[in-house]
Amino acid sequence: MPYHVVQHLRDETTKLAPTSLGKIHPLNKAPIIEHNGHIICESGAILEYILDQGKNDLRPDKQSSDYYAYLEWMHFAEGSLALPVITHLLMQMETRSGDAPLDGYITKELNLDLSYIDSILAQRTYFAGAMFSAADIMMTISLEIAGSLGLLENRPNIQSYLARIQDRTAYKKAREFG
Ligand SMILES: N[C@@H](CCC(=O)N[C@@H](CS)C(=O)NCC(=O)O)C(=O)O
Repeated sequence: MPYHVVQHLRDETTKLAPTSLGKIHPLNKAPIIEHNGHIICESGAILEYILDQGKNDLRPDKQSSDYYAYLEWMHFAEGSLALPVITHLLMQMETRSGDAPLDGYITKELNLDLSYIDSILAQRTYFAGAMFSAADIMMTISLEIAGSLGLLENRPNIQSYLARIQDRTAYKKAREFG
């Protein structure tokens, strides 16, 4: 596919993404793509979007057993592996000791993510729109943990979303298992 790369250079002092990136998508993270009116972040979602655009051999056939290995690694990369690797990287950059390491970063990231999620849930019933989807199943556990840690006090839309989810018959049935 033809493409045009736009660079957003990191802030010299903070080493974080510049505010120009946040004007394109409120999560203020690279990569982001813009195509046919779609603005998409999250590298895994971007890859799936690009693969959906046409003929390609970068995704095993859905009927093959390789497809599920592909799916697992696609999610594992950012869902599991990135956290310890990036935490290790940040700890190496950190020069303070005691409780200070990472504290500013984690608080900033939590506020960024939770306020973004709250703004999205102000506009729609479920993450993908009007229909409950697997994205809701993926999001619920972390939001519930955030709630139990007292992180949702100023997030009314996430709170009402969780109440909606917890009221679903399937959710109640799943809770019977633990
Ligand atoms: N899970 C996201 C991670 C996005 C991310 O953290 N991007 C980094 C660069 S690789 C970034 O923009 N960092 C700048 C910042 O956090 O300010 C993805 O897969 O796209």
